[in-house]
This record gives sequence, C-alpha cells and structure tokens, in this order.
Amino acid sequence: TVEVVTLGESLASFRSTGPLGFGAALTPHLAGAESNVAIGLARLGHAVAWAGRVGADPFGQAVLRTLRAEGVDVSAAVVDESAPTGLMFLEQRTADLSRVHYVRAGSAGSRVSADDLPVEAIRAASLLHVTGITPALSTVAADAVTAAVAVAHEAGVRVSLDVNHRARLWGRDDAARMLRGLLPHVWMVVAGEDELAIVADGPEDEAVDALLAAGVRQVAIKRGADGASLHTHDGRRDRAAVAVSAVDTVGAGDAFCAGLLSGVLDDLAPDEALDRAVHLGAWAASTTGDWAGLPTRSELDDLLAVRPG
Ligand code: CKP
Ligand code: MG
Repeated sequence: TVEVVTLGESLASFRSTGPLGFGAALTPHLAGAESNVAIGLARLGHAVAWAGRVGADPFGQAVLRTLRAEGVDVSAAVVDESAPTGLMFLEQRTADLSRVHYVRAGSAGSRVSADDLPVEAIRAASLLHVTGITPALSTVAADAVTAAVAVAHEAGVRVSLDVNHRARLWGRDDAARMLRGLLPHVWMVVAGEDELAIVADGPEDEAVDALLAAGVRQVAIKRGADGASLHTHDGRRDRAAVAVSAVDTVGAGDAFCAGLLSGVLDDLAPDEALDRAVHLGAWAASTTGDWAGLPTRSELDDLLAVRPG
C-alpha cells in the first residue's frame, strides 16, 4: 500500500538559458510542488502516489511518464480531455535573477475536483501532503484539497500542509482564509519564515504556539541559508543549513518537505527528521532542476556519512 498521497498540479516547465524576450533556448522539465515532494520521497524508497489532472496533450504525457519513471504511483491521475496541461517558464533573466511565468489559468490541473480523489488510498496511507498552491488555482481545486484533508483526518491519517504562498496566484488574505480553515485537520505545517503569518498571527513564537494550541502537532519553519526549526509540544529544535554552493533554490522547500516526511515515516526523532529535511533542501539547492538532483536513499546515507553537518 501507498504510504503517502500527494495532491496537486504538475506542470510542464521550460527553463531558459537567458532572457525569454530575446528567444533564449528552453529545456523542458517537470514542475509542481506536490509532485516534487512525491519524487523526493520515492527516491528515498517510500511508496508514494500523486493525484491530479493533466491534459490529453504531450505535456500531460510527459508529466505522467516522468512520475512513473521516478517510481511515483499515478494510477489516480486523471487525463482531462478538454483542458490543457499547465505550463510554466523559468526565465534566467540574469545570472542572479530568475523569474517565473505561469500559463496555467484554466489548466487541467486547476480543474482537479473532489471526485478525482483516490479516497481508499488516502484512507490507507500514513500521510497526506498538500500545499497552498493547489487551492489557489480554482474553487474546485480548493474544494478538492479541503475534501482530501477531511478524508485523511477522518481516517486518522496525518496531514502535512506546506503553506507555499504564490503571490502570482492569490493574495495573502485569500490564502489565510483558505489555509486557516484546514488547520483543525492538519498534523504538520511547513512554512517559510515569511509565510508563517498567513496561517497564524503574531511574532514567530506566538504564531507557533497558536498552531500547536489549535491541534497542529509539528510546525517546521524554513529559513533558507539560515537553517530551519521544528516545533512540537516537546519544544523547539534549530538546525543550521548545510553549507553548499546554491545553484538553483527552486524546489528546495519541497525537498525539505520530502526529507521531513521521510523522517516521520521512518519514525525518526524530530531532530533527526529535521536533519534529513535540511540535508534534502541542500541537495535541491545545490543541483539544477526542481527535483532532478535529489538523492536516492543510498546516496543520502553515504554522503551523510562522509559529510556530517
Ligand atoms: O517552494 P519550492 O521552491 O520547493 O516549490 C517549487 C515548485 O509548484 C515548482 O516546481 C513550481 O512548479 C511550483 O512550486 C509552483 O507552482 O510555483
Ligand atoms: Mg516552497
């Protein structure tokens, strides 16, 4: 059986080698926060399924093919005959500045609905992972996320929520209204330091206390190159980042989630799970692509052994 179900929109992503306005060459990739997490978990040997919709087009075919190749179960994926696969362009504008352009309004992925959910797989899983991106896409997609979280919660399945705020998709107030509504069913919240205020009020410690008081069991805060913290009812642990040469930070948050969830699945102590999360984030940041550079289980074990800290 599947240990983790993720639900979201996967996109065909095209990365440029320079300014798009000048016709820079593009390289295709697979993107999508929830499928990035699925791949990260699959590489570590976990049984994971991705649910969502793709279009009946070559991009949808590429999304499913790549996920299958990475060992992610896509048996619940729906091919939508009447909407295209969402696209995104990651433009390398200068050596230090990249920007994202989405072509995803009305996409197949944005039409994922509560009827598409692999309800039995969710009920039988250990974890359901969702992010704040999918509910920003449409009302039906938001309803699908709400329904998935409710199914998981009712079945006693732990829900992890990555706030993943995308200002291009919705405002912080809309995100706050939606995501705060999910919290009573959420087991773990993952947020960047700048995202925490979307799900709880006040300075960091107060916000974390409010989340824990509301029933959330684990709150992970990501601080990029400054490391991360994991809060539980037993207290707070801080972890410095692993010093790496950052070449591409897109996907680092998803890698962090994959590491943390992997630690939860392996019953690691919270500080060890946080350590795995920070290491996976470092792998993602120091390799090109949203997930392509993520480690297999044996790479993680070997490289942790030779390179502590
Ligand atoms: O927060 P992260 O940098 O880990 O997320 C990256 C993903 O889903 C990326 O794959 C992209 O497609 C997206 O976030 C998005 O929709 O922005
Ligand atoms: Mg993120």
